[in-house]
Amino acid sequence: MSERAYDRDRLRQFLSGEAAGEGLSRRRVLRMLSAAAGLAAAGAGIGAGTAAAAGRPGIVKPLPAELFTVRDTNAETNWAALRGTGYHTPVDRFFVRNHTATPVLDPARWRLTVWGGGLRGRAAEFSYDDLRSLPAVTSSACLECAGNGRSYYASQQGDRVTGTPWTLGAVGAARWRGARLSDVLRAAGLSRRAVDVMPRGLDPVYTAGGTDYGHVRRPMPVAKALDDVLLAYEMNGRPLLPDHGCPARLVVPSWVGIASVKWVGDIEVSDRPLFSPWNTVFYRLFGSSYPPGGSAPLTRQPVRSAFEAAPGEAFAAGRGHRLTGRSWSGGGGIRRVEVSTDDGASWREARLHDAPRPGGWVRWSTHWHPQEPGPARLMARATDTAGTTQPSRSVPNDQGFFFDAVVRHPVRVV
Ligand SMILES: Nc1nc2c(c(=O)[nH]1)N[C@H]1C(S)=C(S)[C@@H](COP(=O)(O)O)O[C@H]1N2
Ligand SMILES: [Mo]
Repeated sequence: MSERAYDRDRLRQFLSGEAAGEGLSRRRVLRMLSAAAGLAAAGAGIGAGTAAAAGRPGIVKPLPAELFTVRDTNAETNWAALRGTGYHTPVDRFFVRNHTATPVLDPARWRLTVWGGGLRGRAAEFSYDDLRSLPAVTSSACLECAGNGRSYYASQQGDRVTGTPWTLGAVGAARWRGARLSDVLRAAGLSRRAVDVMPRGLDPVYTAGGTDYGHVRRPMPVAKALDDVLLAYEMNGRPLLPDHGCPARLVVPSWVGIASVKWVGDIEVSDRPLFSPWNTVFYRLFGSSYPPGGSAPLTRQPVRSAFEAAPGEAFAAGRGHRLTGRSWSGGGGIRRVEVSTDDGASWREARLHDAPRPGGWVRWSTHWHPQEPGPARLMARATDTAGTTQPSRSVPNDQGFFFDAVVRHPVRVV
């Protein structure tokens, strides 16, 4: 089934009350929907979990201020820290997005259970060694939060949205190594009746606004699960760190980061469509530009670009500077990047340093010779191989997902 057909079918099934999975009745979904709306009205971010309430981000790795900006339970990569780092984002500066807190799990005691009506027989169990004994594959892929860039809805457009106010640092690219999810599912006895696959995390349950949403989990169609999804245990040549999903996590290339469930403990394989709060009340687009039930569940990431520079960075007047950045898209590779340093009056093509590749990003550079001291804005606009170009304005949605407009990066000429 194509992704478009999947989106359309799930939306129709959800609205007609065919929601299945873990006793998630339509009535319960609608209750959660109104709880989430209440949360939005109260202005409480959906990222406000328990660990943050206790004043700690719940992240294990060091978060030095040069590399990260901590936002509740999450850590955003500072783009200036990516300058000169090569294609893959070093793990010491890879962003962390946690609904609650990082669990520290022992790979030797970890078990993965694959179960459900979409299997030919009973549930199957895999140890860490079982997983590592399946054929290992390596894949370079970006991982990005659907809410990346969210703060620009307010700062550039004056829109009111809820959620973690990321700038553009909720993205990274890594060399992932692991088993193909398709090999795991086949080893578990995947049947031809299978429709949806839902991984679930072993991190603490997510509660917000008085509602318990349970463990982080989000279904995907079996077609995507069998396509290019990994059950990864290594990142950039080393075992996963606890913060990035040790012992194992999904990597779902091109799709919203929430699909790449960390600390996977079980995977339900269903012969009926599955629903969870993460594809019904979260990670859909709600608001005046969308139908009352929201958009279809979000899948592919939009087109985005970022400069490898700090906000407010100083550049000397009367001198040449090399500006660098990266662009990426869930819709395909990046084939063109244009840069403007005069508030969009003129655009010039940046030089691309990587070939366009689906699921990856391209590094680019351009020269800038500012003349007059004073404030300035750097703008980059990318076009992907599907022909999608970043717009100058994003259509807002209540939870602030998918900010894809050209960002006006403030700098100072001194
Ligand atoms: N179990 C679990 N998986 C999860 C999450 C989570 O909170 N719990 N966050 C998701 C979201 S919203 C994103 S964007 C990515 C972030 O991956 P990272 O922290 O390794 O960068 O993980 C996803 N997988
Ligand atoms: Mo995310």
